Amino acid sequence: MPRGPLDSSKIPRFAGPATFARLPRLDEVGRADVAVVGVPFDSGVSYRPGARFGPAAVREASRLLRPYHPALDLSPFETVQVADAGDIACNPFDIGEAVETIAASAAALDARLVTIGGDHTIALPLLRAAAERHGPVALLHFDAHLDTWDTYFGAAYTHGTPFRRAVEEGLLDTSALSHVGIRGPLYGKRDLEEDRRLGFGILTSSDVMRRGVDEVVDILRQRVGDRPLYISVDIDVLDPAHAPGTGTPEAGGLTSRELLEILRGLADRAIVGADVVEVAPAYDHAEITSVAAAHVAYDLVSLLALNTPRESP
Ligand SMILES: [Mn+2]
Repeated sequence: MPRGPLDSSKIPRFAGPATFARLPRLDEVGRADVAVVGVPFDSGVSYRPGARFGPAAVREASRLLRPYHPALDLSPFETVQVADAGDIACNPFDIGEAVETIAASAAALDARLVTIGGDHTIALPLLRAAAERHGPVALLHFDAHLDTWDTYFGAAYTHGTPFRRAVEEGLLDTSALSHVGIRGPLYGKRDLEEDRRLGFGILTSSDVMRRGVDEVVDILRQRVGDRPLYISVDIDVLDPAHAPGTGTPEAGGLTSRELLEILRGLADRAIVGADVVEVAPAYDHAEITSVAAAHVAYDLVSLLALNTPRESP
């Protein structure tokens, strides 16, 4: 029987240490099917810093998450063992070393991971760990930005470049790559041409509004098929009204309702790992962004719980 969160009828939600959803720490349960892990790294940002404080803020905002998910008719913390694996400590002064540390630490965790960033640089080492276990993975990338640029100031490992590096390293199944929520000005038309050349399809933020959640879900489900799927959520996919606390906000984004509904539509796909990144609490107000990220992480944990093979009784 998995050990679940603290009982809020005995210990109020605002008391005690803020593990994710007040779940046990990984060292308290020994092993987990699904682990939530923080990566407080933001040395790869191009504009506002501060996502290094994202894991702590999202955990704090996750105190209010309750154990039953009505939309999925699921109690994820009863179905499988979910635990908080703490933070991956990585070098804030050496991006290359941090990327190596994150990849090795993620690979060493014997569980399916929902990772809380941190800036989007961390998706590259997380995809290395996922591909090591599952082979090249399909990718659904929710973001205002493409994150397939080549370099910034000559630097190859940044929060705007992880998915180009991931394609170059052969970590992704290039027949099943999608960005969702793209919007905002680009450097030039070439950005889109190069992105397409890497294999990505794009559903823009406007597509989500004009075509609607159900049609978007249909397109994504077909594109992913039964491939092992990694989901990367940059919280700036949400409109700044829903996520002001982030590093590179863009007007015209998704609502948190649209994002959660799209994720729930993917419940029957073979999800192997996920992240939610780019929460920068210093720019947040009333925990708007960290609450949104906590709920996204809860839905990602739920999707992984549904995808965990059950042991025979
Ligand atoms: Mn991003």
